[in-house]
Amino acid sequence: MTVYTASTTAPVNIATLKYWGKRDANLNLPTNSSISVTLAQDDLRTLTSAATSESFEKDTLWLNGKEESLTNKRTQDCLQDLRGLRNQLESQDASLPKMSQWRLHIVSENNFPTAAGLASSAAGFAALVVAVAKLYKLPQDMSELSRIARKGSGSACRSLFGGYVAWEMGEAEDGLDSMAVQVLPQEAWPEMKAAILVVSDVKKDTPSTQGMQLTVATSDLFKERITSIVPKRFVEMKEAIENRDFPRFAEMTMKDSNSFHATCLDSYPPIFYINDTSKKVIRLVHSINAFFNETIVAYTFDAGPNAVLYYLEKNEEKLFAFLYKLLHQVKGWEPKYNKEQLNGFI
Ligand code: 2P0
Repeated sequence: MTVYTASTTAPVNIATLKYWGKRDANLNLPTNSSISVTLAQDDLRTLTSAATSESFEKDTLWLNGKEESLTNKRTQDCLQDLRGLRNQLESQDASLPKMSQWRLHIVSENNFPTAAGLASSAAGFAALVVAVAKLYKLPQDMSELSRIARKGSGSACRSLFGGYVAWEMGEAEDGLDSMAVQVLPQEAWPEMKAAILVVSDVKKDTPSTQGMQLTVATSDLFKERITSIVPKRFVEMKEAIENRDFPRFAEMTMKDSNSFHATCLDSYPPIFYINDTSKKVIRLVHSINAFFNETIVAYTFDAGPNAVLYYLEKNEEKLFAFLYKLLHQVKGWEPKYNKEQLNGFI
């Protein structure tokens, strides 16, 4: 019996304008548009292979070497859409194998440690959708496929692209216009770099889906955020990216992270994602920018305490000199690199 296979990778993305809130939880339709920067493909990514054969008996997923259920609703929603599209192709061309009727075997692996505290669902669902679409020989229109990945996890729709990506919230009730588009490819502004500061590798206390539902239901600040703050910022952040204007991009990124965490605090009961160490990172970044009298670094925090710092490559030495000096004062901290590798930073 023939086994058909296809593989792909999808990168992790970190939002610089945060998605937080659903207007339709079933279709994962957001209450605001969002923007992300996709971390370089080779650095942090999910590798997924999909296989299908008439002889397979059930849908199966192996995630990081462990067998997991493929029966959860979100995964099934994605697979149902993909099978539907494949079915259309099969009805137009009778010579195609009837893959839409067959079971799937999926193997997925992340190359980043869970301890990094990065949401793996975004890269995971993006890779799953693209791998199956390749297997089914569906047209590879990434925005179209991003609508399917969105149903798996909202932020997954942004991981279909590299570089700078916008998720347009759309207006339609059926979600047909809620999809991701690329603002700029990574090569168009390649100087942008990201560093992840792992503050804690403990699992977050409130899962995102649950947290955003609570915010939508209880926060007054949230209403202000989605009506008067984010729509304007969405336009301005896209402009800053198109103009490669780092200081403007950085300021909006920091403000949006703070605005998102403020709505978490304004939820009732409040949700705390950032902790005291995160706050020290926030202060440090503002001190570094004040020291250089220029915005050379931005922080952003997702649904957890770990910081992602964005900076331009030309400022890497300045930034890391500061960070290493500071870390050196932390009791028990050992540099992972030797003195030569640190270029005399410490
Ligand atoms: C984001 N986050 O824009 C925001 C910022 C976390 C903070 O998207 O319920 O896993 O699967 O649609 O995409 C995390 O939420 O939530 C997230 P679901 P998701 O990246």
